[in-house]
Amino acid sequence: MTNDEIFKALGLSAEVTGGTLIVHSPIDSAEIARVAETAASDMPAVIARAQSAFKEWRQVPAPRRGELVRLLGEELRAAKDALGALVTLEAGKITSEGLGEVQEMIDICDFAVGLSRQLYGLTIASERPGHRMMETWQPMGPVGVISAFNFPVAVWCWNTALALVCGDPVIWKPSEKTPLTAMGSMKIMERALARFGDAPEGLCQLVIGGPAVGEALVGSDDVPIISATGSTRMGRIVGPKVAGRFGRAILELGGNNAMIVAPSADLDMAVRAIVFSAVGTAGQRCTTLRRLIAHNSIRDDLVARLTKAYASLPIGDPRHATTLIGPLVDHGARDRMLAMLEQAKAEGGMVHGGKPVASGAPQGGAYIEPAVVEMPCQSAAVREETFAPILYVLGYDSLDEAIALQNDVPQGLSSCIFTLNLREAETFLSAVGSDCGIANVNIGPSGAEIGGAFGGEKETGGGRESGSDAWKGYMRRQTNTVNYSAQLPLAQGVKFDI
Ligand code: UN1
Repeated sequence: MTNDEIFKALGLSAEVTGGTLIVHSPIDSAEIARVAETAASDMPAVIARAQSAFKEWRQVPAPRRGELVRLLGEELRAAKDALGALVTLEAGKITSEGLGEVQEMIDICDFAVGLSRQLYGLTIASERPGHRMMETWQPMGPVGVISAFNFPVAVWCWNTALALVCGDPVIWKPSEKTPLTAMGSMKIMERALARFGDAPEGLCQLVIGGPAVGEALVGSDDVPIISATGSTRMGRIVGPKVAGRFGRAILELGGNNAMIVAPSADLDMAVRAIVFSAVGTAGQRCTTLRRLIAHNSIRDDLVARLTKAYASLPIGDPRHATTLIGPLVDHGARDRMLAMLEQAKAEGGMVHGGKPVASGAPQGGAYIEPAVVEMPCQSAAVREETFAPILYVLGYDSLDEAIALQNDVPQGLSSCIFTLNLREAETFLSAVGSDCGIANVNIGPSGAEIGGAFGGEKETGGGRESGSDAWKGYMRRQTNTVNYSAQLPLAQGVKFDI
């Protein structure tokens, strides 16, 4: 598909010209669009529209709200190829991963439709005769979604599918690097809204712009939930501001994900898992494998297998069917990778790969070989998240040492162990094992399914999105005690007779 064909298939035309925000494709750094930005002065009106939509939407029965999400899933299915191609064009993901991202949107819609007939509360035994206790879940209000360039559409959909069935409107601020995929997603949403018929105006809004637009959301009491995905640096700004007004922040920040490879591991499987999770999406997933903690008895063998596998990885135009590694998002990302490789060398690292790609890839893009870096210890470079395909390799002798290394970083998103030893696997998943939000056995740390709660601990921010009971983060919990007796007994046996 040409760029124009992609825009046309998504219903984007006038919107892609004439604005002030210039959009470049990571494929070759060419300008692909100029889009209009939302003025910070428009934000009060945007938030007011979301508030008035909330007043109506919260009264719509949840299964009917689910119908809108069902229609969104249908429209996403119909637009999958075009939106996937736009993800490739604007974020630089290879074709299969662009399509996979849209599939993730479809999957969360299906999940949320089922959820719309659940949203279960509890009933609780009351200590008082003739009383009943229960817990109900109520809509909470507008959700501000701040998303990153690397999953430019799926993360919005995780939040939006849940928020809509929970009765909450959404205001979306995408990364300034990826406004087009956001605009394409809104076109798809508009089709679903048109078919739905009577959704309130302002239920799903998109705002495009920089920090001022984000700050308006983060600072507003009328936006009770802020779901922000991005760097820990961003989270350090957003988290305290939301906490300062007693809002609710769902933070999904940096990761520094590790794999422990034990002596019993199936090394063929481990190598495949390592390569996909370390170099997939050009190392730009928050779940990307960044640290390999290999038992010293197999470490050299594993490094040899990896450097051999890395040498044959096709790097180039992400639109070509055979490419496995596309460009980094921009030249700044490549510069940061190169600087970090220098730092790792200064800290005693031995670097394999990591050179800019000179030929075989489109001119203008930030193409780079992924790097494997053998490290003597978990130094400062290793403890930092560099959003690029750098895989640090560390050795270990005992499982306790490996788990200690795995946990000894500031971030806590995803982790895994490759082992055929049940004791090791279960220890890794136990209270003394991985301290991350995600811990896997015999699969890599990235590419999570939407059915589980997604997020992590420590500097990752503690938020949970997507599956399991993450929906509770989008609702207000209410404890109800109903007295159907003719007496008024007090709890805890307190006497207060008048
Ligand atoms: C992200 O990088 O922000 O688990 C999300 C994964 C994807 C989501 C990544 N399902 O790798």
